[in-house]
Amino acid sequence: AQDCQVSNIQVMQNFDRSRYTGRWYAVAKKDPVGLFLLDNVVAQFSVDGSGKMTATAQGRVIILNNWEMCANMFGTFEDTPDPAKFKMRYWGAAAYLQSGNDDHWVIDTDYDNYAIHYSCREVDLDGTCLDGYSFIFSRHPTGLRPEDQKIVTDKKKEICFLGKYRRVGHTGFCESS
Ligand code: AZE
Repeated sequence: AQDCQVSNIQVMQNFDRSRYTGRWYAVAKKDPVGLFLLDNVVAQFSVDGSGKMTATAQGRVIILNNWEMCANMFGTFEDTPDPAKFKMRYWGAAAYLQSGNDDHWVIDTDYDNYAIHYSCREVDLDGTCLDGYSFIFSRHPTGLRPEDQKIVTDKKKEICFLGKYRRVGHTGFCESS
């Protein structure tokens, strides 16, 4: 059942942020409009002493005139009434990287293998997403397990991003920094 209304998108039930902590490798992404992380995207989620979720992320970017670098990013998450829906304030270690405040929704995860993230930056007048991005994360740098692929495909369809993803390569580009 998908009508592509952002307000009807189902998110993870009883999301448990502590089970979500640790390292996640992006295996696929749907890009937003404008500059974005290109590949080698790895995110690390933590929960601090007061229960607040924070994250770091790395990824290859090309900024200005073809300057290729590894972006070191930080995010803090503001809770909302839905435990799987957050507001993420993010910024770069360097000022010339991007900063912003995006929705950060966890659509589905089994905590141990896969996670589907969704962010709509701009909702259209008809209630569908005009500009958004999404990451498919795996706990395994080698990719998704075959048994998780159908679940992920079904969820991509539910969030109306099916066919809009690109594979995220891991070449070790960000491993030295
Ligand atoms: C995300 C999850 C973990 C924390 C953060 C994330 C998003 C980061 C960006 C970064 C963009 C950087 C650009 C630099 C030129 C969702 C992976 C911070 C959106 C475009």
